[in-house]
Amino acid sequence: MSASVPPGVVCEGSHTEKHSGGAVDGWLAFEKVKLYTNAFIVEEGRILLGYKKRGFGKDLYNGFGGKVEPQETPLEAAVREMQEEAGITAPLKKCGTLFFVCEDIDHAFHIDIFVADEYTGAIIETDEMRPGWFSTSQGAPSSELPPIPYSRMWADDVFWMPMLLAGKPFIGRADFVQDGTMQKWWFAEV
Ligand code: 8OG
Repeated sequence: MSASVPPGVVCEGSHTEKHSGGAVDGWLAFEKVKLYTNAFIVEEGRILLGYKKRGFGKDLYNGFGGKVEPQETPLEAAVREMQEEAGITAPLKKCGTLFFVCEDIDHAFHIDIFVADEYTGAIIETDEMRPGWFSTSQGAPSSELPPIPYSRMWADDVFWMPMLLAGKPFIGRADFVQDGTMQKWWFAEV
């Protein structure tokens, strides 16, 4: 089944397509690929997100992450970014891989997604992120926490976040045009 995944997406085993769409037929072309990480703490019905205060994705809620440095593995980078952006250490485990192409950026993003169900240290606000907890049971009236703010997150997150929360490994790709609109997407469980 690997033959039918979008360009840039790697799938060694089988997969089950969950979401796909977009108004255009073809995927955007890319030449270079850079490695990134994105990591989440999910525990006791809640998820830790950060409000991004600056840079790429400013004013959106997201996990904690960034570029993988040349001497690092993606896991090492994910642990470092979690420490730098939220002040905590977590036993992160990989749960998904995403591929993004933005029309106005000269490289594609290969993003390994990580999750942990515990952490050590005290969560702090940093120059880059303002962390906060959100309820993982959408719309549950009993929760005192706000629901996951999908309307203030990257447009693709609503498609794969439920797989992350359900503990199902996932892959996917999304292409964005210059104004930030997601023009084509594809997500699968693996
Ligand atoms: O170093 P910097 O913060 O600029 O790294 C970008 C972060 O944003 C990195 O964690 C990867 C993440 N990211 C994208 N695109 C998307 C996306 O569509 N959804 C989510 N949730 N994160 C993304 O670069």
